[in-house]
Amino acid sequence: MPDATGLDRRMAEAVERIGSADLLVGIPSYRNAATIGHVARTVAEGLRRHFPRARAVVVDSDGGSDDGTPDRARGALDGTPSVVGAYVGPPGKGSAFRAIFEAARELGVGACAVVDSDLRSITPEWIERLLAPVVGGSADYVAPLYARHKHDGTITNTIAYPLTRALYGQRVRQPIGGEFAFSGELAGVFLDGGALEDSVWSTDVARFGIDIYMTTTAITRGARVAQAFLGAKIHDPKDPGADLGPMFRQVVGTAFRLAAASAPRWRAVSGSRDVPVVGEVRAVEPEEVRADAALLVRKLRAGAAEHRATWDGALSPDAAAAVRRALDEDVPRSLAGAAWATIVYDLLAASARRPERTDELVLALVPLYFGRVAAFIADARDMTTAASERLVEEQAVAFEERKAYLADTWPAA
Ligand SMILES: Nc1nc2c(ncn2[C@@H]2O[C@H](COP(=O)(O)OP(=O)(O)OP(=O)(O)O)[C@@H](O)[C@H]2O)c(=O)[nH]1
Ligand SMILES: [Mg+2]
Repeated sequence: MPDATGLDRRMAEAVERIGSADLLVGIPSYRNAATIGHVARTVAEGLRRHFPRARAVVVDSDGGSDDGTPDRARGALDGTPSVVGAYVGPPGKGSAFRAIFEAARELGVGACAVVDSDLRSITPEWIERLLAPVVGGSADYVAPLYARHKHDGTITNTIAYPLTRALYGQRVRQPIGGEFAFSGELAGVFLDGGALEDSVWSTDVARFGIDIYMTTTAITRGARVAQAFLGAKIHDPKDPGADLGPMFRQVVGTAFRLAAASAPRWRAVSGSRDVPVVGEVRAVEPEEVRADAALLVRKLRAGAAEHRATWDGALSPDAAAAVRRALDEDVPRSLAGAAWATIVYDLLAASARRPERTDELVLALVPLYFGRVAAFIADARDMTTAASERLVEEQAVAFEERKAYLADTWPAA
């Protein structure tokens, strides 16, 4: 096998034994022994039920779990052609995907899907909803659409969705949702560096930057994008203030690098368009995710001392004034709406001017993101998840309305 850098020997041998396939479903995992059995069984059942004539393979690409995760996957996949093993590369979800893309390329599959291994609400129909548009030839890239509790998906709601929509003009509501399907051809594009030219597998694309990298690459390559309605997403959730700092840095750092690499493309886009939805959208109220707003406000204030110099250097006077006001507010509402869009755009433009400072700039955004989420939690307090969608939409519209400002402050090529 040529350049098998992403697959360990065991995976490479399994791929070689299988030889070729039509469909592949990849599952990245790291310490998911409690949930992966259910996910793998459901994937296999979905493939059997909905694609009975296809030659399908399931891949568990594991990060070296010491809790028996791969054994659970093997047990659940008994009787299904499968590739289970540890990927080779820096630890992270993206490295797991790299091995999945490589398996897809070696097997020559026409369509590929990926699903997270901590899912509790996955059903066999998810596999059909995700893969059918690609198999049927009506889409090249399918993102998930699901109801997530209003306190879940905060990186998506405050930045990944508004930025994807404003920059690239497509209203992909869950650009980093975790469940996707794509053509075999796109899997090859992702493997080769997609919308970024440098060696992506030594960057945050190898970690949690992978999802935004795939979605942005698909859009900028002109792929036909669809959204698959999957009901509610219930997974092992994280409290934004307690767990999400590193993930935010990886996702947003990657989004900034992608925006810098794709400037000619996004400059040519104005407004945004709906993305077709597969499946009938129903309102569902997902399981509650707890979030500690007081902790978020404390983290906003604690960040001020550390990041003041970066804020002062990169933020425009309006954005800097909003940050100052927010630091004195019980609920930092000054970080919402147009002010939040301006803050993000100021830091994004600063990172385009000084790419070597991207990590520092993104790090300085983390406490402001905590403040933005605290304001959202307060504003959505008496709302159902479905009702809180309006707040997410308003924020996204503000990003669109401020896009001309980003273009004006963007450095000349
Ligand atoms: N192989 C591998 N997989 C990982 C690693 N980190 C995360 N994953 C997998 O990536 C998927 C998503 O990770 P989660 O931690 O659930 O993150 P998430 O659901 O995107 O994020 P939240 O919305 O914040 O919960 C899961 O299937 C994880 O097992 C890793 O270091 N290596
Ligand atoms: Mg998860």
